[in-house]
Amino acid sequence: MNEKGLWKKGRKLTIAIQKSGRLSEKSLTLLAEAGIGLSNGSRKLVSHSSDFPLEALYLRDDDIPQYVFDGVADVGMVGENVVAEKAREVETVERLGFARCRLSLAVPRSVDYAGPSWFAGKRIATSYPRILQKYLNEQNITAEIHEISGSVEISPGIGLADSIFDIVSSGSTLISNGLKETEVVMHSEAVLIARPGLEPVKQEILDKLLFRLRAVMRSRNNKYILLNAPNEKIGEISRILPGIKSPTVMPLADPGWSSLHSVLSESEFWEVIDQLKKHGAQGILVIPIEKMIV
Ligand code: PRT
Ligand code: ZN
Repeated sequence: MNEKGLWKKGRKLTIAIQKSGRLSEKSLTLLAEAGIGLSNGSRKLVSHSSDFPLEALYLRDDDIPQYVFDGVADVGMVGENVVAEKAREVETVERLGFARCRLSLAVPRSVDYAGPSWFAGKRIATSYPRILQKYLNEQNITAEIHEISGSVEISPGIGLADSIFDIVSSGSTLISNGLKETEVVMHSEAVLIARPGLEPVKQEILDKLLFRLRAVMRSRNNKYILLNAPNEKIGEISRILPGIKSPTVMPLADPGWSSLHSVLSESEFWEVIDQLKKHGAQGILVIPIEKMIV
């Protein structure tokens, strides 16, 4: 059944999105690029998409795993760190590639740190006690966990703790608070979570949503590349171009020359361009891809 059919049957999927914070705008942008328009959550609690059978609930990120687990929302966009901390039985169905960060232990810069055993008997301030306790258990370390909800990074400076366990992204917050990162415990990014055992009609909508989100994310990670090459170099250059299949080769009006078209992933981009130039490619054009269906 197409989206309109599902819509007419009055069935829709409810997605929980962070109301306002680091995840909000990127969650809405990803959905918008997938052709699903929603208003932002700054003034509303709920919004409906007119072009896809989806309704959004705007919530604090910490509440999203619970709401999905309870069935108030069917799916949600939230950081993996929050999913791990809340430990609700929800399924991670897709990694969304934004809000990347890590959860790390950090100590005052002046500490002579030799390894995780330094934390034995120390006071560690954090908003992520469950993830921290699991790590300490794995390391056979007993420490005192102080759960606090905000500004964790200032606690060693004011004598509230000896060290912290917190989210780190660029690391500049640690530096400006006189701390140094000593152990990375977990890497995190935004993920799409779902309630296990969704009804078939909701699962059908989720599958369509995932199909669209994957097409958008794939296109974000890839570029379309066009270049000109002398015919005798086509073999060599084709081997450099990874592409989904072999590149498209089209003759140019200039005899002895061809145009090659392919797809390049962002991660291998600069290295491949370098090699292409060395092997005689000319007039290289790189174009963003709007959607990519494989
Ligand atoms: O109000 P609500 O409860 O919904 O939001 P919140 O304040 O709890 O969360 P918010 O919006 O700050 O972050 C939401 C999610 O974004 C987090 O759960 C992470 O998954 C992700 N994320 C990615 C980050 C960061 N990067 C980040 N840098 N969350 C927080 N930070 C903070 C961090 O706590 C520290 O204070 O930024 C500072 C560190 O940044 P650097 O760049 O100085 O290292
Ligand atoms: Zn929060």
